[in-house]
Amino acid sequence: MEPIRDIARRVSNWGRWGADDERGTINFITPEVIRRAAGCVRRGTVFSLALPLAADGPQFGQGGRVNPVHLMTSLHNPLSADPDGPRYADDVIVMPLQCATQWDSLAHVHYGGQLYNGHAVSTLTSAGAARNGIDKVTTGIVSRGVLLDVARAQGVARLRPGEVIGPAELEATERAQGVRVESGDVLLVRTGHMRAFTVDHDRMAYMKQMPGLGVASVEWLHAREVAAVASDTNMVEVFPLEDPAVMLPFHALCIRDMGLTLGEMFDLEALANDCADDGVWSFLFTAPPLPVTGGVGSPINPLAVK
Ligand code: UVW
Repeated sequence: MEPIRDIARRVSNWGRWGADDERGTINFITPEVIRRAAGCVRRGTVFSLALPLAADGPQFGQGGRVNPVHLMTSLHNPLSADPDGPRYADDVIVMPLQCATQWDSLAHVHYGGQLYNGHAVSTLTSAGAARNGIDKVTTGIVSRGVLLDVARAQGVARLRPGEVIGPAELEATERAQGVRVESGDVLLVRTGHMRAFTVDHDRMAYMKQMPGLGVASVEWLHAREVAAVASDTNMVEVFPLEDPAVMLPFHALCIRDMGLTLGEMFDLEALANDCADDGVWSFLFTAPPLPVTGGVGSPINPLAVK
């Protein structure tokens, strides 16, 4: 990790919210930020940014990640002896928490023997994450959301796999859209790459390579005090990596050093079209994680309300 040590020092938020903090940049979401976010609701139009939790999802089995298995455990079960009386159905789902639209918790990635805020890696066991688990942010994540449609700003339907998004691309998109990412915002970055899955139905093309945020964007996210960042790809960060010798540097710096929660596989297509139509790129954003005790991530149904 030597090549990223200097950046790690510059973006570190360890101790910023106290030695016991497990929420990281979610702390930027103050009551004032939430009140401003509520003021973004003008029309009462709601967009879900989630992929369906379905057997034909994007996973192809790598790393034990499979698509959800949904089973009915009760069907037309009678509640009384009356054949015309009420009956009920129950179901169960078996799924990796990381298989579809999700948050990565601050225990998802670590290096050098420490998690975010210096918590010991020994707190992460087969029982789950005793520190930095997704259950530590269950009152989040509600804030102002800002969508930066980098693909549209560059006049393309989608960025190419391996194309790096850095501060220059983020700021050019801000200028094109007339919006500025501010402290406490949840930043949504659209690359258009989701279309490899939802339009081309090519899960390998979607999952194996992608455009995304590069290492240089980490300091930008730090300076802007972004509360969480999400994208329409499987990793948020660009893959293939900028430097193949450093594995997942964006994840390492954001999650472990900055304490920045990452959101993956957000379907931003309908929201982006609406924002392009009305020219309004900010909205009330809410995506509370499931309160999975010790979870290192959570499936979510993020909502943008305009
Ligand atoms: C890893 O694959 C480690 O991370 P993510 O699923 O967050 O991209």
